[in-house]
Amino acid sequence: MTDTNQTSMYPLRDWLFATAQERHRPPHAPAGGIAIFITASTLDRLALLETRSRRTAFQELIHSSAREFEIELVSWVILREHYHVIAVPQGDASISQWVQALHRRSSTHWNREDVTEGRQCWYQHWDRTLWTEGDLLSRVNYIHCNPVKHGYVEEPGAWTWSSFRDWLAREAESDIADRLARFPAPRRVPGDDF
Ligand code: NI
Repeated sequence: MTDTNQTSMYPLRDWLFATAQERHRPPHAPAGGIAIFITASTLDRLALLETRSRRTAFQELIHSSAREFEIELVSWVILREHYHVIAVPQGDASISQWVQALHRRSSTHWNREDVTEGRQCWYQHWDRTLWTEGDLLSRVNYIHCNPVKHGYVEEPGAWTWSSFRDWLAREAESDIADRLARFPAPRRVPGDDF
């Protein structure tokens, strides 16, 4: 990452996975690399993401829409009636523009599938800016442990719809596992006390 002119789609993630020496340089992101933690849930907590196929399609939609809006995805998890992401705007679009598009498109798909035209699918979303590396890593832990917290699985790796496996695959590159261990997940997060 030192001598390339190519702009990475994941400047903050690259910085997190870099060596300690490389990390002394701040991430060079157009928007300053400000990470935002987002929680959104469906209206009345309806399990609109109950099926595997719908979670998989929604995971693909999160990624394709994020690319389109130049939003870096640092970490994500999709549950049965809500999701959490850590995202960084890297272009002109704001997080709320992206979330609105994501919610509009997923609602359209689901209402077509369920023959419920005009139904409101999403309730609202909560966001919080993560200013420090400790904030960021504790929320990454929170996201990866969320399927365990919600009682779906025993181990984070047993849940397919999160960034856990992506992170695990890159752990050998740096001391990221040690740094994650230093910042345990917060016990409670607003909007996630299901
Ligand atoms: Ni949750």
